[in-house]
Amino acid sequence: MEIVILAVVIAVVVLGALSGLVIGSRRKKQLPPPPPAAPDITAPPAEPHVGEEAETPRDEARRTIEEVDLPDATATAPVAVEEPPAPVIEIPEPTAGRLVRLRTRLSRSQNALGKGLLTLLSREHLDEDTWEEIEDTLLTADVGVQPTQELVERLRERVKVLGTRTPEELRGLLREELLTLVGTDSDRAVRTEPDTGKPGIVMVVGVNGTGKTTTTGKLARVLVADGRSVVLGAADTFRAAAADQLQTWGERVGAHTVRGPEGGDPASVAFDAVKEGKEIGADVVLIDTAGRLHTKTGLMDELGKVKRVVEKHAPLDEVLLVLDATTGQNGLIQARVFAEVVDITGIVLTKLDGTAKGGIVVAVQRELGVPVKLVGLGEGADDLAPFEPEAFVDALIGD
Ligand SMILES: Nc1nc2c(ncn2[C@@H]2O[C@H](COP(=O)(O)OP(=O)(O)OP(=O)(O)O)[C@@H](O)[C@H]2O)c(=O)[nH]1
Ligand SMILES: [Mg+2]
Repeated sequence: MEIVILAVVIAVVVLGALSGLVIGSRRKKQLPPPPPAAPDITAPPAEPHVGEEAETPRDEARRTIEEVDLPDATATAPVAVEEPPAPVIEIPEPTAGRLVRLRTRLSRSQNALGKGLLTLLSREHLDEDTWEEIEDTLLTADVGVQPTQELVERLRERVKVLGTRTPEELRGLLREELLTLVGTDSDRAVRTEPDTGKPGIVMVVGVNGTGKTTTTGKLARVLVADGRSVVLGAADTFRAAAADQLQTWGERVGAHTVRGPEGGDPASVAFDAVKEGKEIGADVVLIDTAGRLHTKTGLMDELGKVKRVVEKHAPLDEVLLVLDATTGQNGLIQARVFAEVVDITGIVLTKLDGTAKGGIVVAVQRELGVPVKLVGLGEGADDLAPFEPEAFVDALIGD
């Protein structure tokens, strides 16, 4: 009996111990893992200490997040990002004295007009034939009929009074008379002064290929050289290349170009350019327009519209007519028609470097009653000069 009781007790104890083991192991499996310590985002990432090989769960989690979510550390290295090269902004030449510096460019006009006249006037006998030759020289240089007759009349009178003539006297005399024809009283400054919160507004017009875009670009350089901020308006929307051409000029001196879609309305581009000029507080807005034949009424009407639309913002300060000096008398006809459609306030004579017809300065001023303000003396970026009558006449007749 005692043996039976002992056996039952042993069996109960063994069974109890076994069941305790099973429950304990089950409980262990159900327990949640200990919560990770709250990460300290201000602390620098812990460097593993020497000998710390084993990874803690936190280390493992961090590595997983970095691998999946964060960009690779090397992606932020400067070598990985390819920056476009910064544009090189040119510093244009100062404008003062440019005509004097570029005087040799007038060599063709100088030989034909200045030197030709001085040689003729130095003849011992100034007979009728010589005076006729003097007249022809002036006409060939495109001075125009009326101004030529005036000049010859005055020269004849003064030479008669003078009697004998030294070369210096002749030179002085011719200089004075040519200066009278060219005129020294006009205000030849291009009006670009900003006025009570509005930039100076300049529009550039003319027939095809006279040099409008080039002149607009060169003028932007002149203004930037004088410390002014410039916005360019590419109102030649006929060809995308025209806007590109202007933009390239602008980029060289850091001036922004406002442009529209190819074939778009030029008036709205001009309007937007003035609007932007006002908004950013630019000093000057220069508007380049498409070349148009003065004989095409539709195109001339369009030009009138561009002007009217711009004037909804503010009046234009300058309308510059660009004339190619090599086209001679045809330039005068163009000038007349353009002046009717948009009030021309100044003339730019381009390509004076490639012609013997420097006399066109006189003729065109007479035709329009508007002064030549700028002259183009080459294709180079700084080959646009403010027109100075004295420097021009001196260049024509040489020192
Ligand atoms: N030699 C010389 N060439 C000039 C001068 N001004 C402009 N040119 C050249 O004349 C050509 C025409 O110039 P642009 O400025 O494109 O003429 P544009 O009036 O804008 O022409 P369109 O927009 O097509 O009507 C270019 O090759 C210029 O380099 C100048 O004063 N002297
Ligand atoms: Mg152009």
